[in-house]
Amino acid sequence: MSPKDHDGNEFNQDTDWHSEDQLDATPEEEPSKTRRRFLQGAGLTVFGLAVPFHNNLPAGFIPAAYAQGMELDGKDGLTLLNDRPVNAETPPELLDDAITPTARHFIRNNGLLPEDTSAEGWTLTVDGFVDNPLELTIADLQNDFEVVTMALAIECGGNGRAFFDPPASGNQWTYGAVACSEWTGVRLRDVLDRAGVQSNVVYTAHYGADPHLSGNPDLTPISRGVPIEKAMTDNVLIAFGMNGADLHPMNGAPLRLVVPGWPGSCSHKWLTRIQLRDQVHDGPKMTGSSYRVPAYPVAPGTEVPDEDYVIIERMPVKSLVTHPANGAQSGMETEVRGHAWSGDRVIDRVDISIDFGATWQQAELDAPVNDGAWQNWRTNVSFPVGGYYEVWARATDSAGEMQPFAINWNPKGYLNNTMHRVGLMVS
Ligand SMILES: Nc1nc2c(c(=O)[nH]1)N[C@H]1C(S)=C(S)[C@@H](COP(=O)(O)O)O[C@H]1N2
Ligand SMILES: [Mo]
Repeated sequence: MSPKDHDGNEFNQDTDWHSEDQLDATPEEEPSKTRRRFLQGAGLTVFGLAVPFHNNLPAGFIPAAYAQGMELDGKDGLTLLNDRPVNAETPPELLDDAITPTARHFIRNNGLLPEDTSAEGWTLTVDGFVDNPLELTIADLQNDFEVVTMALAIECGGNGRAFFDPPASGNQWTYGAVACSEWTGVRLRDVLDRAGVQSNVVYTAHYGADPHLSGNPDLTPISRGVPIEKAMTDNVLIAFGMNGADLHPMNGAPLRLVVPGWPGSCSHKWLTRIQLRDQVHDGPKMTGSSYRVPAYPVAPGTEVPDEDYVIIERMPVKSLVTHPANGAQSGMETEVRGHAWSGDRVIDRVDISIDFGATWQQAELDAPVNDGAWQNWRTNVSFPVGGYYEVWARATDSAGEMQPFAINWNPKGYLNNTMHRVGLMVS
């Protein structure tokens, strides 16, 4: 009998697994294909044992016993969701620092790691509709432009996808595809000014050195861009430093874009080229349902015609509880703390509830250390009697936008900004 996939369709392990189609299907693209890629027919084994329920493994999930044994150099405590491409998120309680250490910065790759990620000989090309096309080494960037250091939050557009119902295909991120490290680099705007932006430019296009998953040099794993107005804002950096050191290879060494407040996919890693365009970019992961959502609210499960999708721009208001950890034991009083952020806006307040949203107490909230950083907050809570509690956090931004209780469902599982709930056993 042939093995069957989730939907009961027969498939051939050898051909279906290795076909170009399969390799082309990245976790944010094709649900049934990535799932199949993972199933490997009926043959999935862990440490030599068959896995009877492997058909229930969500798309892209690695059996935990494998993932546990997999070390990511220079990373600490990340949960591996997928190993080809590498995708790993950070448990919320490991995101407790005001500035995320490099070892705790999540990883989201669409392709493979470039073979050489050293700064030696790396160049960045700036071309398209510019007066003077540029080719800059990292030393040129450091010498010819003002070098700045800023704390900037990056969140994957699919963070929180794991909670979609009906489920959405792609990496099943829970909470931890977000981070706020300190990035050192030059302003994209200064480099574009040097190149001379022509008046017909409307959009950027970003290219990097990471090979496509198939290994085919003619294919590009991802090439996204942003409207030129966004590219010209002061907190969009071309970064060569991360937390006072070189970039981690998995976070784009030696050079990357950091576009805070917009989907992480705008922050191109292993950056080699920025092209200025007179039309919206149409590179891989710019079109279809990639990083796009319906232009209007849809009922869960709705199929949406392609022409009704719009490109995601700013990320919505959101917060994270980083202490205590979900499932922790607590005394009758505890400090609750975490971060909050909202794309292109500041957070006005964070409120905490310990009674499932019936009443709220306002947390102490820090101003952002700079435009594009997340904001840290904390408050002491006292519990009236011992028992099970949930701490809920709800951020409100400068435009009055507030985190919702329920997911604003969309087909690809983007922009989940529902409140973070942390369960506590109090005694
Ligand atoms: N070249 C390149 N840049 C990339 C990606 C990629 O696959 N290749 N992934 C993007 C996505 S989807 C996200 S969310 C961020 C993640 O950045 P990080 O891996 O440093 O956390 O990188 C973006 N930049
Ligand atoms: Mo992403």
